Amino acid sequence: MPNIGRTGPDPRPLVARRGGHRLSQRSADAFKHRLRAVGISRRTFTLTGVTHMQTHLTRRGLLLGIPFALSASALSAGLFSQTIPDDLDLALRRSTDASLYTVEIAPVDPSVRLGKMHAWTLGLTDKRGRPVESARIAISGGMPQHGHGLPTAPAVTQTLGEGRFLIEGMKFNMRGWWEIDLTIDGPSGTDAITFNFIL
Ligand SMILES: [Cu+2]
Repeated sequence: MPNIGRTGPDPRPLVARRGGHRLSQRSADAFKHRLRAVGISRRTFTLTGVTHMQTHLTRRGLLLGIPFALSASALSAGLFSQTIPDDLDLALRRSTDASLYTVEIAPVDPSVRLGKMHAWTLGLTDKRGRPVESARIAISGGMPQHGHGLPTAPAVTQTLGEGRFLIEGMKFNMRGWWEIDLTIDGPSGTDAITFNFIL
């Protein structure tokens, strides 16, 4: 595409070139007519000339092509190999897998921003709804569609009392479906839970 960026007058005769093929004057006229038909004014066309207009078209073609190229590479990378399930449970308060605990998590600032380090709180109660004051809580996670984990290593940094804990060091570096995996080792035993979060 040798014409990209050309702004000066074209030394060649006023004949449109498309795809590297020189068109006849009649084809060029038909081409101009079609350009007008899609909303490019005759004035613009006359002032800038065929080559300049063609440059714009080529750029536009490139811009149109970019999303296709991206989807093609995304497909080949398997990014869309798994869709987000329709029935994905997005509740942030749930029972652990073996129902030993109920866990509630929430970002401290509800507007979680992409790429920003932030904190969450975690509320922990036992089967009978009593706050669990002391537990070892391990945090991991990742994006199931992309096969990668969390970009940081969040951890419980404070016990806030009444079964509440502060998790610091959370960060989501991509938009999409994230899993937050917790393993709770507390007075009722060890249990796990996976929360889903869509950023
Ligand atoms: Cu990802």
